[in-house]
Amino acid sequence: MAGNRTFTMIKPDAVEDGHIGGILEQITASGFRIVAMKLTQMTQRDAETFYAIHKERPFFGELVEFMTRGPIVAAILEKDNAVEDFRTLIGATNPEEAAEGTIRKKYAKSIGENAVHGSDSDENAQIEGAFHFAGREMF
Ligand code: FUP
Repeated sequence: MAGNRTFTMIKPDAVEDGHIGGILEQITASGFRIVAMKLTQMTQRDAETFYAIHKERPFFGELVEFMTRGPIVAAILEKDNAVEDFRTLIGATNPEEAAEGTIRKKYAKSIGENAVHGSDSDENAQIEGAFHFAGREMF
């Protein structure tokens, strides 16, 4: 059965460009409830751990540098079918391939600086949420 929670980050590019409000508005207007949220900055070690699955990829160094260069908004979101519905809302990894109206189509600059993260499975949503939040920070 599909789970009802996913994990997201508004990435440094979108925070720098003043899009926190616009992105959160679109997320909540699409029926997601915010279960946990904070403005935070990832350390190099945080980013290397969070993206460990990509450590052999050629873009890994740039990805870690980008994700640590400024604050992010980390959040856990709740909705029926949360992981899949949120992936639909954010659009394809590459904004050139993202559907009209999706968050990445509106706000992402490139495949590397793509404005938002969304978990790709229920299992990863749980792992990623727990990476950023203690149980008592979840509502
Ligand atoms: P997504 O699940 O859509 O965030 O995409 P991936 O898990 O495939 O990639 C995670 C992050 O790695 C992306 F958000 C950006 C970065 N990335 C690149 O910089 N270049 C690539 O070719 C693919 C991913």
